[in-house]
Amino acid sequence: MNVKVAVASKEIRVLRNIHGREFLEIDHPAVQARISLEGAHIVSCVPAGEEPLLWMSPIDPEEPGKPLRGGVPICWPWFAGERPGPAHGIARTSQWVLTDTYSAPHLLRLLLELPEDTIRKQLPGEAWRLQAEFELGQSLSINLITTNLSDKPQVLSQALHSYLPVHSIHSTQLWGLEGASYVDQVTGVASNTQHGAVTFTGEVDRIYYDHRSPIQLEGAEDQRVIVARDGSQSVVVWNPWIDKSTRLSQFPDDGYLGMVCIEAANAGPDARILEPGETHTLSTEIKRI
Ligand code: TA6
Repeated sequence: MNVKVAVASKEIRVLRNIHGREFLEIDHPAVQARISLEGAHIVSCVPAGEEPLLWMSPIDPEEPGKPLRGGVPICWPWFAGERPGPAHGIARTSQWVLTDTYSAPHLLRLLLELPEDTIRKQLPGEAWRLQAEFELGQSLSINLITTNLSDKPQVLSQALHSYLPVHSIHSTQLWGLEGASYVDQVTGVASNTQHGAVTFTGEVDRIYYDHRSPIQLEGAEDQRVIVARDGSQSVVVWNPWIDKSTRLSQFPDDGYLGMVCIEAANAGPDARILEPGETHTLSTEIKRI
């Protein structure tokens, strides 16, 4: 059992699914949520009386060892293919441990840690501490805390790869990126400028950089969600559209219609170099307004 603290509280239970994957099942007066201990991967967060804050693929069997399609995958210590190895790094398919919890009437905090020897075994010659702090309530906040434990500088690129539900991608607009520069991963053009709101009429896969401010998602039926960030000067916006949706495993062919990723990141030009002993925290907050 990957749990260091007593979770006798009725608010947090550790359950295994039929495939043997362990989840923290959270049933708190302010929020219901579900976090896979593999990857410290939150797959569901539903504030009391509200719609879900996250999108999760309805056809993902959630088997151990396979990246989950949805929720907030933790991409660490590299984003996408920025280093050789599994896409988005090693954290999301590694077993984390719950090390602390804190409950208050309006929120629940959980601290998870990726054991240092688990990291060392997969990243020979590197030494890191990695913690993920979740604050669940009317909004979802995640702090990804990385410390360089080695005696040499270490490169870090990362993202909190948040999948957000939308009523319809066709009527979804993202505001707050006007005038921002971005790398277009679809066309391969490295330098572009955003004009007006981000809208979706095909696959969008962009790393916006030199950008810090919050992003507002506006969708059908008066949907409004704010994604704020800290410790991040880049944000990834992704919708796979039709062709990629049909190619992605555990992803419905029409899944692109109901989701968009807005990912707080240190990716592309915003990758970081942590000096020995240095700690960097990447944060995101997702809330409906
Ligand atoms: O963040 C965008 C992206 O890098 C896309 O290029 C696509 O590969 C996506 O991530 C895949 O994310 P997933 O969580 O499904 O591995």
